[in-house]
Amino acid sequence: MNAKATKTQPSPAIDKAAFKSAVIKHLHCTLGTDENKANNHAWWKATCAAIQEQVLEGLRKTQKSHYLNDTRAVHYFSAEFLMGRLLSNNLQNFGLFDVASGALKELGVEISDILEEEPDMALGNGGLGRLAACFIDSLATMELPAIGYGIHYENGLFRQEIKSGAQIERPDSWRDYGNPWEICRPESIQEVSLYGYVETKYGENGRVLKEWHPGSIVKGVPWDIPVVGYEGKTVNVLRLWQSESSGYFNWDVFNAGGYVDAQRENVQAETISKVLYPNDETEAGKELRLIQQYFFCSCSLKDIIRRYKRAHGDDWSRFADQVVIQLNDTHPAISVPELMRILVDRAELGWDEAWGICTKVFAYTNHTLLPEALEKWPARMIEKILPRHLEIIYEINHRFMAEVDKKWPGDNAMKAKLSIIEEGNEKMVRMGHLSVIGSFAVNGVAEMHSRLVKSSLFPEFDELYPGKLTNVTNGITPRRWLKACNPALSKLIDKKIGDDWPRDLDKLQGLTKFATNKTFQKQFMKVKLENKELLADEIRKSLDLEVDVNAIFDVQIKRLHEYKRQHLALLHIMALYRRILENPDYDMHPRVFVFGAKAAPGYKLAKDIIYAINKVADKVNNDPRVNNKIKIAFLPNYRVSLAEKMIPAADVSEQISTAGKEASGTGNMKLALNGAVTIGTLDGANVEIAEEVGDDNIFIFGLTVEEVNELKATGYNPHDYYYKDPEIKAVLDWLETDYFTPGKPGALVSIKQSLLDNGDPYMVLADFRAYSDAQIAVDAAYRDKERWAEMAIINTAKMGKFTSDRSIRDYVDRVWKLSSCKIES
Ligand code: CR1
Repeated sequence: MNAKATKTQPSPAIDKAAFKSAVIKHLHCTLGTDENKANNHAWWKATCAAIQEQVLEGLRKTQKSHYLNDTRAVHYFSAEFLMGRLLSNNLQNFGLFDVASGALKELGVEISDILEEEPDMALGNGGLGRLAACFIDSLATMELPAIGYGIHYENGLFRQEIKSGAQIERPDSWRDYGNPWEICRPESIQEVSLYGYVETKYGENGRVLKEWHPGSIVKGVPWDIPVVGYEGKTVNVLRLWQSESSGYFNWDVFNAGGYVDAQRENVQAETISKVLYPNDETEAGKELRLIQQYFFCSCSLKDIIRRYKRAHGDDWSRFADQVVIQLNDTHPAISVPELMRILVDRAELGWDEAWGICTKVFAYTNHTLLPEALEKWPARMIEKILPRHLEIIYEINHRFMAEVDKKWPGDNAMKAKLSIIEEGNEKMVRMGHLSVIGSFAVNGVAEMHSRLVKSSLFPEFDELYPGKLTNVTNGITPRRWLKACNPALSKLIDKKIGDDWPRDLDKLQGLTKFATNKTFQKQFMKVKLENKELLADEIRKSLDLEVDVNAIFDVQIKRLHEYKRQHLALLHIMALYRRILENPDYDMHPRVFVFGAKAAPGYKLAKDIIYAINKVADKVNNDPRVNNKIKIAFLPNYRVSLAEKMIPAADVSEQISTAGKEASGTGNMKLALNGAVTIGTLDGANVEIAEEVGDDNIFIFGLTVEEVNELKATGYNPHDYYYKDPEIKAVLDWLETDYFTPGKPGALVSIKQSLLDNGDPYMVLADFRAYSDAQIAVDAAYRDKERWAEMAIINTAKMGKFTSDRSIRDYVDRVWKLSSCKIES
């Protein structure tokens, strides 16, 4: 029996006829073309413009309501927002997708074709940037006053091409043909100072006054991207800053006859927002990166203060009641001394009062424990670019050291350990410490990660500030990651349990009771099959490769990193291949291994792993002896819009990081939500996914964090595994031959070297056998069609916890203390 479907979507604001005329109007009046001439790109733009009318109306009403209610708001500071495409999402959120699709059809246009015209907004690297995008979606959906602040990069994350198996990076010029969503706001331009020196003066009563004489000033131009909540009531804003020359400083040069030099200054100012650093979880120790961080933080703080002053004038006493700022990792940590500078030097507040405000405004999220990703800047570099900020950081640290001394009197080792300044050949500023000290709350991103933040990253801070360190488990927006990307499954769910799950994901629990229902199992797996057919088309188009949709679609999609262990998956595929060559009757259900991953351009081994996957793919895919039991598809240019095609088609979700290394993971949540079964380690949010779905509906394998640490402590030797396990040895030795790279022996040897000579830092060999056994269990489970369908359904049904609405609810209750604001129409 079907549950009674509940209708929650309000009737759309406009009907098909009105939408159709809006599209035509924009084709004529905005784009200057007509129905006979328009290509898909023009239709796409006209459709965006038509829906943008609704978007801007919602934005205007939202801003008015927030202003009239003088709401407390959260300001989400993030160097990355990985928004992807917006058209389908915005249409869905206004309940206008079917209206638009029908209107376009009458105009002879397929909506699926024009959706493909939209370039992804790829202003981020991976999980951290996509999390920010999911969070602002939830904030708008939950009608919470919020602004996202970031950088308007001219080039987003590089476009990846694969040439002869190797990754090639190409620029991503996403705005070349305009971005129909963004609105430039020249009336809110800010100026940002850089370089120069600090002058000390004495004011009344001997008060020390610091005046920063900057060496140059750049302009920050805001671009607003409207963020439409589900059902279209609240429309918040993502404000991204673009750098421009301010003219300041250049004119001196210009007047002195240096026209060319003046132009050079222009170019330099504009460089700030030119490119996104393509590193995920590795520090980019670059002057320009620090300038980028300061640039967007300074613009954003000034913007917040301008808005605050409009309502409260010079009365700072309510600032912390109205403003909370979430620092998404340490990238925006320079905001702490910047706000202190504004309060102390500009507003002339006393230090203690200013510090009291600061430490009520900032909260910080830690996203990684990897030491190479914990940002540190040379004090010398900060001194050159931000001389006043370095002084302020020293003052913060000086006072903090006194606190440490109170708690641990005379303990100099403790002081050295907790200090914001790391002493050594080169003095370094630890941005993590600055963030913890300057914030009122610090959170990790999954239970296990937060536990490790407390026990191994910041244990002394936890002792010093009891209760400051907490957990908020990550989440994903079900609007994009189920409703929009998997319409067939969404419709099936609507029919079964009603259509209010996109706002209340726990409702999916209602599917549990159908998990063993044969009819529902068939319907669920039919949708999966259709999605696999769509992905198979994509694989054919992209790689000219035929795959069998009855094979297991085994998907690993994430940034390429040793700790995520794509090379563990690769070694296992090679082992399967070898088993088949040795025994043509080797019994396995056919599998398609699908990969998507970008490697940081400077990360040599990561690029070598991509190359190896592609080389092994060439061989395996074309070897008749394999008899189509294995296919490998590395889809180039992994990005949000490609994830939207891969995730609905996955049977198996690979989440195989070394335990303790993946802070949370969010791809794991998206895949499980779409009915993929996880094979994974007890790492990050996998632990919580396992709790939700139960041990029977997930394949957990490998060392636990405790075992990893224990093995490290007692001396891990990968050679032991190499000599003990003949399959491991054979597969690693294979990498050294020219079997996969004819005529080029040794082309894949760096992987073997990292696993043997370099000590296998991520314990790939230690987990290999357990992984291989778990894959045998996956194979057996898949062959039992009913058991597999049940598992897949349970995975979808139990993902309620992982909606980003729940993450935001946790932040609101425990950190931000915000109230929602109804939008007046
Ligand atoms: C983590 O590696 C997590 C995201 C979002 C990443 C990943 O496990 O899901 O953050 N960390 O919290 C990161 O990018 C710089 O650190």
